[in-house]
Amino acid sequence: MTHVQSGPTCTQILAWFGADVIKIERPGEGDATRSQLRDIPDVDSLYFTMLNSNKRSVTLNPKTDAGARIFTRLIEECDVLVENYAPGAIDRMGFPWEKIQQINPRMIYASVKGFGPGPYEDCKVYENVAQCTGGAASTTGEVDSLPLVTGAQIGDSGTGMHLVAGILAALFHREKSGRGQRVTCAMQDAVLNLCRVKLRDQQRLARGPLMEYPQFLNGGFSHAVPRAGNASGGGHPGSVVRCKGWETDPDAYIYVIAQAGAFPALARVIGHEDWLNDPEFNTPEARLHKLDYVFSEIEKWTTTMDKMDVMATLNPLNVPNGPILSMKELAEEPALRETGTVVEVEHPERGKYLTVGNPIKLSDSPAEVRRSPLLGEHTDEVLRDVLGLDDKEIHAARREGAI
Ligand code: CAO
Repeated sequence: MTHVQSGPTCTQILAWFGADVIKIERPGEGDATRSQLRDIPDVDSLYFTMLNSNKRSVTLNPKTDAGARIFTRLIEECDVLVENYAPGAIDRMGFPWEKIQQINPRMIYASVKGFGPGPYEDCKVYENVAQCTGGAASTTGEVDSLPLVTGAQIGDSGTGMHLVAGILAALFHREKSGRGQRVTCAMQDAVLNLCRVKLRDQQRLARGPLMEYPQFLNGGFSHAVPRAGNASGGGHPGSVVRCKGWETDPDAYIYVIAQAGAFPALARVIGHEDWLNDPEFNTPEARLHKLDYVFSEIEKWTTTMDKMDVMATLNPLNVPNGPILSMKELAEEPALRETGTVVEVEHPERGKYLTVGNPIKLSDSPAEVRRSPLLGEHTDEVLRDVLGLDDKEIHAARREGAI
């Protein structure tokens, strides 16, 4: 019973782990993302196809009599029910947790909601709302910029990943106890969990200024952890610097971390061996006050080279660095194709499309990525094979609009 992004990311991972995921969709409409941001008319969008691999699609309306009976049978037969509808939606369908437990005490019932119990528990929530309410936006952006949301879908996919962990723990618990349980994950909580280091800094701030933040030298702090641009969050100074071609290529940049242990090698390679014997530069404390200058000197060197050549030069020196890779570069990266992290899939209506495969690799259980299902593609098959309904019952349910 998942839709949009957070729930489907969770069940897609479970499907890659080998679960038979039956996606219940509203008859006639299906998951709203099937038609959102379409790139080909009347064909399931990439939004949908990239979040629903390896699943079977069944159309079912549990609000009809026949639909409720079929849904009850599914609860009897299945191990896990995952949903991410608005707060109370599954209850309003007539299936509160108590009833689900009664139907199948071994059932694990897992939900994503925007907020946990409290004043906002009834709110509907999307990705960017979660990034704003979970602490990501207030801590992301340039020093003087508006709060920014990130391109990484930490609210939706991030919460989905948290839910996977909860479901797997509950399944393991069920192996021992014989009982299912309720698993809930709030998007605000998941984002805050991913912003853990910023709550660390909030408490450090109460004891004094945060020396690794740009505000330490320029402007000072207020009452809360500020936005720190691209400053490294790990205690080692870091920055994005330009590389050759930056004038025309928006991704010709690399992140360089001037970690204390690797600093001598970094100084030498950029032509600043002089810093190593200069008390103004040869300790992290001395450099702290000159980071803008240090990184401008690093940048003079990086702008002479392609970002991948900078990486190839810095890696053997143990200088941590990361070229800014565009989506185009990632899509074309042979190593990611090789590991199955980027996969090409054949779809009967859209032809070939690229998707991100399972990022979690199991040595004995490799995941094969199969295309997303068409709406209701497996309704008859599941009703017949999983629930044991005959053609007459299936026909009657269809006549009622239940499937
Ligand atoms: N048959 C019949 N009705 C169905 C159905 C089915 N198979 N599946 C869903 N519905 C109904 C629901 O019962 C609900 O009806 P009621 O309002 O009468 O209870 C209705 O569809 C709409 O569901 P919704 O309120 O969840 O959908 P929405 O588009 O208004 O809200 C969202 C979407 C995502 C904001 C909301 O579902 C939500 O807050 N979910 C929890 C948080 C979450 O997962 N957010 C991540 C979204 S990904 O960016």
